[in-house]
Amino acid sequence: MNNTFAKDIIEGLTAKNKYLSSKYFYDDNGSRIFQEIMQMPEYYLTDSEFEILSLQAQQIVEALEFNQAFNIIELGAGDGLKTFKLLEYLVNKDIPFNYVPIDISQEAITLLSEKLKERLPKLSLQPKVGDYFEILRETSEHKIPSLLLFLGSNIGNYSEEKASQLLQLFNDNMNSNDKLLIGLDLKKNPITIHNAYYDSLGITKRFNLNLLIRINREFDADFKIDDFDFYCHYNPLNGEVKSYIVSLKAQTVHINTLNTSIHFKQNELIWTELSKKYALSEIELLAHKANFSVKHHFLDCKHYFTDSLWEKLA
Ligand code: AVI
Repeated sequence: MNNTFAKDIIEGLTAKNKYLSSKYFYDDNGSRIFQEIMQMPEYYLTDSEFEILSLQAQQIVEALEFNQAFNIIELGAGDGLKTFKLLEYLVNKDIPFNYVPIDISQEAITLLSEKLKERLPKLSLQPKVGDYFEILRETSEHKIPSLLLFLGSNIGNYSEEKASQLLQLFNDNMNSNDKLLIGLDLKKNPITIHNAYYDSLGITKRFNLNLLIRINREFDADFKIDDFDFYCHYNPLNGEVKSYIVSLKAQTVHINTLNTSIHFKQNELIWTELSKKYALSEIELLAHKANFSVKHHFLDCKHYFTDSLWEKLA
């Protein structure tokens, strides 16, 4: 049994306002549903970032100002599709670098490695499975500079406090010349954001409800999926999309492995996810809090998304 997950389920579902962390969305099935989300036309984030890395690879590489071979260390590489264009540019230009994709999923790393070996045979590839920070600590002992990639608006799933802590940890594990390229979703027309999460085919709903299916399977629970729905809300004033699972009726769910029963009132919510959207000025503040300065914002043509290049403050 996964003990941290068990503890988090009990803590979250017995709280006054129920919650479960979105980090538990990503079992094998959830990861597959997330791939579907990234292909939805409404989910503009993936296309925007793909455009930035495809069309501005040269400008990004120039802004690094590395005058020797370097590492590109990608935190949470997943299927690596966005990064491909950047890697392709570097390989085609014969610029010397190593690509170090890191993911907690062995399956994701194996698939990515196979694909890259086939499509970019000249790429120097050192995939790693495991904890970001242990691997970062190892690589910070290298003599060559590193570009860290934390793409896909992953930082948006962390609360303000947790985001600052994580970025500070990145900073602590970087050498003075290293850089961080971080993908952040920008504030924009609220309807565009709303539609990216409230999609017409209900894929995001399936993504959320899969968490209950996962708990049924892993903890012998009896969530009746049809008795739950999905709701999300974008607040343009603070840039927060918050996602929830809604209990459609008063009901009691038994989580047998955890010897726990959870009662739901009709319309009671489980908060599952925060997806934060930023203004450029807020990104500058976020960077400064974690001891970084922003070197450049690389935006897509619609100004929906930024891959921002950060450097360590001296
Ligand atoms: C992974 N993360 C940045 C996605 C997001 O946009 O918050 C996860 C997601 N949730 C619903 N749709 C996509």
